[in-house]
Amino acid sequence: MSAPPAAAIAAAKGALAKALRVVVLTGAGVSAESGIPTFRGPGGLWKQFRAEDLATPIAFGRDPRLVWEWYAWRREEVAQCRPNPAHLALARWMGSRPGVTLVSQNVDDLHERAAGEVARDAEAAARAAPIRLHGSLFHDRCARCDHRARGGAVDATSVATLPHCPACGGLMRPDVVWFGEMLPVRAVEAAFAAAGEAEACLVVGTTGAVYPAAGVAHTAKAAGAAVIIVDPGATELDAIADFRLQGKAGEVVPLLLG
Ligand code: BV8
Ligand code: ZN
Repeated sequence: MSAPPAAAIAAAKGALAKALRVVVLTGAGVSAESGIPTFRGPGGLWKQFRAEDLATPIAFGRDPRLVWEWYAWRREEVAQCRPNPAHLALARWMGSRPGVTLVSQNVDDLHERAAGEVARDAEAAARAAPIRLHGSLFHDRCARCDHRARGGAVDATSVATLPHCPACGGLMRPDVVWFGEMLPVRAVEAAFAAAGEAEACLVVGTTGAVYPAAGVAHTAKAAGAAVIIVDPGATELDAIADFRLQGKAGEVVPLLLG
């Protein structure tokens, strides 16, 4: 897929340059070129299961071993991946100018790793870290007492071998937001506050099908922001796009932000 016309990129670049405050929303597509399968794209299925089937408290209640096997597989997959040029361009850009808030639906840690690679100091790396709407693949929390811990290797051969809580002995679960579960309140507040005062909104690699995350783009639009969408396919947010850049994040984002 060739890159969008230079004029289209230049126009979107202009909208970003004149915006004092920008909100960026990313989805699985920004990590696709790092080798992480998207949810709805090719390879989105794990064994024969859809994400919506496994990423739910009901599925975990019914078969925690199976759900943990899926997350353990994703942890190993992501650990072998590296940030791609889109993650790196975003991190560099956020280190080079104020007023940008990065909001991600992704539970992988590639935005943080990119920030760690390009930021000149810890403060700049922290500024380039995303607001995580759906939690993190590499953290666990107790399904009973909410005790939190850094996630490690998981032996999913039986429920007895799964990670258990050092505080109450309960079963640990991945510290992610499952369908039907509330998002972390502080993350939602920070994301929608940034969207409500944005003059530009850059959307990269999301179908915009999952709520309330997709509401970040709609809130920015309603606040008068110019909406820029980077995606090779059609998205449910295309109707609110002012600049639609059809292409892969790893190719288009460096051109847009470089
Ligand atoms: C809640 C963590 C309420 C786990 C995830 C309003 C309307 C309709 C439905 C709802 C609604 N409000 C709530 C709902 C229900 C539900 C929902 O949205 N359902 C959808 C499916 C219709 N939402 C919820 O359940 C949320 N919770 O509402 O709680 C509540 C209130 C009170 C009390 C209790 C509860 C929680 C949703 C969060 C679920 N967790 N992830 C995990 O990862 O395991 S969602 C997960 O799926 C991801 O995080 C992400 O959000 C979503 C996948 O979407 P995308 O990232 O967009 O990925 P996708 O594969 O779809 O698309 C990839 C895109 O990339 C495509 O456009 C493709 O073209 C593009 N692409 C491909 N290659 C590239 C590329 N782009 C650029 N470059 C490339 N190279
Ligand atoms: Zn516990």
